[in-house]
Amino acid sequence: MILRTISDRFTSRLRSEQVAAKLGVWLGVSFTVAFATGLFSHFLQHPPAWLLWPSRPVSLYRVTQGLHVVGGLATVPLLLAKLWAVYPKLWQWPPFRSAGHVVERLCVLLLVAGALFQLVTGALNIAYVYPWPFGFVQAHYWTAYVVYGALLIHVANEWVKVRRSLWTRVADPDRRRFLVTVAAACGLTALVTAGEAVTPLERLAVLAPRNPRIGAQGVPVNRSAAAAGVVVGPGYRLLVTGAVRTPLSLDYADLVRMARHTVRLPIACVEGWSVECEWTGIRLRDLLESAGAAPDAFVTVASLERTGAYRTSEIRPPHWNDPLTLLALRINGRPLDPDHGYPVRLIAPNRPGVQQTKWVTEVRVA
Ligand SMILES: Nc1nc2c(c(=O)[nH]1)N[C@H]1C(S)=C(S)[C@@H](COP(=O)(O)O)O[C@H]1N2
Ligand SMILES: [Mo]
Repeated sequence: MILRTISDRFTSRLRSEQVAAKLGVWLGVSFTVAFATGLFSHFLQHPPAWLLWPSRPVSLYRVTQGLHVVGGLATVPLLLAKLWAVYPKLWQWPPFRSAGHVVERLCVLLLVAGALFQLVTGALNIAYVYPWPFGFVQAHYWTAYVVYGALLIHVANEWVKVRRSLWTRVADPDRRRFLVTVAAACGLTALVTAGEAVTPLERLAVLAPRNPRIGAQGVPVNRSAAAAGVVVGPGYRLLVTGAVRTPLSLDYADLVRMARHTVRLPIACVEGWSVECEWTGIRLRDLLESAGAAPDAFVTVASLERTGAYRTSEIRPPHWNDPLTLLALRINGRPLDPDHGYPVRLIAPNRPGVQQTKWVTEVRVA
């Protein structure tokens, strides 16, 4: 016989419709979490004009982005197991039974390619490896819609199998052991990476791209002062400009005199790492009130940094009116290291790290 059947060639009895369906359901949950937390992160950073995100809960972004990144990493063994469980179908004969079947298989192709793309580029991005010519953020964002759309179609197509296997126990002990092993591999991946966001697990974070204690003053640094080309001269001023009654120009000694509030807030990077610090500084609300800004004004904070995507950030009313939002001068009791934004940096609750602008020199009111 030249044409052997699929069951002759792929002999592992660990494969079954039920095993594939169970892995599929887990993947569905994981991709739903990744999609939801990813969209949340995207629209926090790029809100439409009408959208005013709340500034509380304080650590919401820390949790959602930790879930996004740690969950994504933990999905790697799960996706590999699923692909192993179903790859004999690649050789199914005849390859296409009908026009509908062509569409169905194309959709699976998109799903597999897209899912691999998201996990591989995501993992490389947090490791600062960029071996591709396109921008990661845009590619990761748009591919997410493709993957999630293809996933929904795939689940609809396979709904009968999903339902059949969802609440039934796997009878075969070997298959059960296989599923437990996959779950354990995912759990272990989460355990050795979660410490970059979950501080009590910090010592287990051997595979995490960031150790939450390594960096100037024991806090990770994203873009050092040298990398940003920031030099703080003796003429340093913090300006409050734009739609205000009284524009302000303050030097460092003025700021030190005004810095009276201390808060505990996390820095939560889009890359998933996060760490809570104690910050001392000036309430942004107090500063804007004393300049006479309207309480519903949109505000932009600008850095001494001349180039770079994160040299300015917008801060909208719920965030700048929050009493926890500071222009911070001190971190954990000491003046900011240049790498953490000396002389002044923004720190606000429930906000992505990329928007916690360092080396602030101007607060512009629109
Ligand atoms: N001016 C400026 N501020 C910046 C950045 C930057 O590149 N330039 N990086 C941001 C990013 S991505 C993060 S995660 C936080 C990290 O703050 P840290 O380096 O003090 O830990 O700073 C933010 N502030
Ligand atoms: Mo970041």
